[in-house]
Amino acid sequence: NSSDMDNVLSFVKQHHAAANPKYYGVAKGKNVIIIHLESFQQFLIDDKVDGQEVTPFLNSLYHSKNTLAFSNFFHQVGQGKTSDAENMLETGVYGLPQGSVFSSLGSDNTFQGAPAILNQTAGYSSAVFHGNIGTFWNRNNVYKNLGYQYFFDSSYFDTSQGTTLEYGLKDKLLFAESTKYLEQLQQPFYAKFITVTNHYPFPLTKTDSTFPNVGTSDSAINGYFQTAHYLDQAVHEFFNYLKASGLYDNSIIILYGDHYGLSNSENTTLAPLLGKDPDTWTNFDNAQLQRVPYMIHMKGLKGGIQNQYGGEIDALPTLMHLLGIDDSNYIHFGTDLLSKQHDQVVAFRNNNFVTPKYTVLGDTVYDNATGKAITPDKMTQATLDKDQKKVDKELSLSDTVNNKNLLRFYTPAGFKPVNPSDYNYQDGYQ
Ligand code: GP9
Ligand code: MN
Repeated sequence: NSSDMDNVLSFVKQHHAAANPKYYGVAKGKNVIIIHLESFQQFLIDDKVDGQEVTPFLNSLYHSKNTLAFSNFFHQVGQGKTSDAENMLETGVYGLPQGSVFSSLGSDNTFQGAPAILNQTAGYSSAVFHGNIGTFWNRNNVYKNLGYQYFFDSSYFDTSQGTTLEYGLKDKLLFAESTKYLEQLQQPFYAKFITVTNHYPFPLTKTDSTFPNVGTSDSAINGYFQTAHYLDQAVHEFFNYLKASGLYDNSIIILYGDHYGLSNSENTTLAPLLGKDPDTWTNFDNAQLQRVPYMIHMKGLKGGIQNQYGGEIDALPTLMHLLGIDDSNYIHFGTDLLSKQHDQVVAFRNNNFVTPKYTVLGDTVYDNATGKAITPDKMTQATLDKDQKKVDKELSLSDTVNNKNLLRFYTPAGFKPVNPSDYNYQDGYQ
């Protein structure tokens, strides 16, 4: 109803962060290429095992002067995992406290997704490339509501014996086989590649990964390093293609990790590999491991490592501003990471949160500098109470948007509601 929507609008307006003039529009008109790094955690970046880098190519991107590389960027997914990450990155709205918004509401709800916004405001075409079946996470329906023109799922690729693992086509093959479709997309395009090989239980044969076995007692951990190394090579090969084809010169490339690959129960076994003592491992350490990569790379971009705190909910406002598209009329719960007014309180889906100074998990407050649980002084407690209130409000407003399908009552100025029946993913290019 209208008062729900009024509450959402007033929060979003108040919370909006103005674009940073230094970055606004620097990628105007560029192709947008999104590379989804499945289950990829930030600790892999620059990590070495026996002197060997796990992900040398991604490390080189992370340190490139043309990359805005975020060091304190957290995933914010719930049970919807990959689909929650996709939802946040493309709609600026959170997933649900339980289940997946894609699966439970994605067929019927109204969305104002990035593909539709970019098409309507800047003439972008759009496509997703993913080597799994289109029905997984209900993508075949949701993508139509997001305004995706094309969805190349496993039916478009050679999935004969040996080319796939549990979740679909191996990443190197996905990138290689996608280029023939990508080349036909009208530019500028918005194209997303969803990788799968670095997914639990991280199965990969010796022929596919040359990375040494890290030798823990947990085969998932051992596999994780090997599949991450393979994913790194896959992305490297794709970059080589982008450069050779010339697409690199007129594209902005975004890479992000969707969520953790190793769960809290595995972290104490992982700890020694990170130089940590498993006996003093706490929930603070678990929370710190929820960092994932977020990298924005473009030829000529003024990059550098960015230490501000943020999360997946902040990605869309950031990207829209880089493309020179005003996002102030859209229902986005995050804020531009590059804005001076960027909000650095990062909400987890369970209402815990992280700030640059503190990690708040239920009733326990940890000091980020020491990793120790503290009893905050009065002033700090007052600030944290305010932060908690905002986190609770933000998540609950987002839940109302999803659960009550509020966007059907609100169409931003200059935006036309998406008509999902405009799209048919069976026929490829029409
Ligand atoms: C498969 C996939 C995996 O299509 O994207 O999703 P996840 O299990 O990581 O949520
Ligand atoms: Mn995933």
